[in-house]
Amino acid sequence: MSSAPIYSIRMHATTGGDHLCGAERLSTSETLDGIAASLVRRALSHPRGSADALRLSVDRVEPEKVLRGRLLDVTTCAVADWRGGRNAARAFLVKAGVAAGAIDAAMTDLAAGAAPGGKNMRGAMLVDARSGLRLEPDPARGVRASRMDLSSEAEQRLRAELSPRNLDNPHVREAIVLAAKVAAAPGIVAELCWSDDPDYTAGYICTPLHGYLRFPHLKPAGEAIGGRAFFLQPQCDVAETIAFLEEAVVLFDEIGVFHPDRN
Ligand code: WAQ
Ligand code: MG
Repeated sequence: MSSAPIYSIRMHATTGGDHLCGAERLSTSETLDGIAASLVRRALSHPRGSADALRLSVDRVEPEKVLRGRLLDVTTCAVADWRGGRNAARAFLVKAGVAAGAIDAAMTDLAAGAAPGGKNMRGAMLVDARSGLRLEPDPARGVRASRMDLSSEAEQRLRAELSPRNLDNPHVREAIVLAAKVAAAPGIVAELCWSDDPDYTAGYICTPLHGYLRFPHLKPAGEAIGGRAFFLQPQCDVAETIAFLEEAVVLFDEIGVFHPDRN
């Protein structure tokens, strides 16, 4: 993907008017139709249900607008269950400078469903890392990080690291890319995430200090509520952070270091 035109592809699917799933990729013209087909298939066979509406957006990006980046280092933190996972995640976030009250507020909202009515948000909540106040303009939609992907060489290298660890699945690959874009955004202190897919209990935090730190359990098995919190520096320029997350185009062409598991 050097001087050839690049396209941003975004998918968003709903069922009964509620957020079901979404995805964001970058592509050349040669692979665009195949990616579009795979995103349609994903929306129709999602573990939380089948989409009854989906939107695909394709936008050509000027090649000179594409920023290059490196993925975060990856570590798995062994935890016995989701309570242990949340306690460990909380301790690391405190070390990274997020106030304990802000973490608790975000975890409470994520566990209850952070969108109005206790539903999953389409994107992430923005949380002031000191006060814990929510700053996203629309609490149902949240803010989606978009317009990011791996180069095909970086994808091969990432999969070669993930595969022997039994981690080469789309949840992990996509979360590692998303977290790297979030960590690169102005005003971000840390991210907290766990999946909304009932059969996927793992989650992660990312901070400049810890990179991408994953926990095999951050929620109980069977729970179909999840989400993301992006913790922001107090008094940062929220509009600037949102503009970077939604609009900057970042192609990750280097992977991070994989560290041994920790307890
Ligand atoms: N930008 C902001 N928020 C998003 C985005 C995005 N691009 N994509 C998803 N979200 C929010 C949204 O509220 C979803 O409901 C929620 O995150 C969860 O999304 O290392 O699978 O795609 O083992 O279900 C993390 C652990 C897996 C991976 C995360 O998230 C690992 C996952 P999901
Ligand atoms: Mg999901």
